Amino acid sequence: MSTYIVGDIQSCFEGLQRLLKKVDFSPINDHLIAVGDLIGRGTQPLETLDYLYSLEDSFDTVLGNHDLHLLAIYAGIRKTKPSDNLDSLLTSPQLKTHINWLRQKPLALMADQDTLVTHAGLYPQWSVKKALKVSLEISEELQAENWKEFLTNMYGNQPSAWQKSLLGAQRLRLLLMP
Ligand SMILES: [Mn+2]
Repeated sequence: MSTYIVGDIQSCFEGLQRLLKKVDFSPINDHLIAVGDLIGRGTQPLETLDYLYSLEDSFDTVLGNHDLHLLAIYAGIRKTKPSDNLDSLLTSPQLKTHINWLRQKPLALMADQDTLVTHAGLYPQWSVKKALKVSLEISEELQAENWKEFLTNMYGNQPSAWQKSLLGAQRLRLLLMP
């Protein structure tokens, strides 16, 4: 069994397939971990999410800013831009399934006992333990019934520096802007 960690896939379904073929990736034996930004910019967001979703337990990811942007578009907080290239996904009957699937994904995970996976690095003042704790806190918010409200708060401008007292969406904002 091998574990492969891939960078920003960004809707590049065909490129991902070529890469997986090159390493002879087997969903039955191997594990694939993405570092976030599964979609965004590239032209095949629906194919990409359909495929990654189909891998079930053979796939893990953390959320990237483009994934959160998609959640915000779905929640009606952000407007989609032509450069997002998300139309095929946004008009798909699979959209809700994929949104709910992404809402279950963390912001940080351990690929093995020595390897932390995050999308945009680690806030310098944080330990690995702290990052995992904040990730868990954010996941609880994203999985909650009022997750849209939580995301609305995330798109504010303040605060711009980490403080221990920050809660919820403000923590998430900082986590996403190293
Ligand atoms: Mn990114």
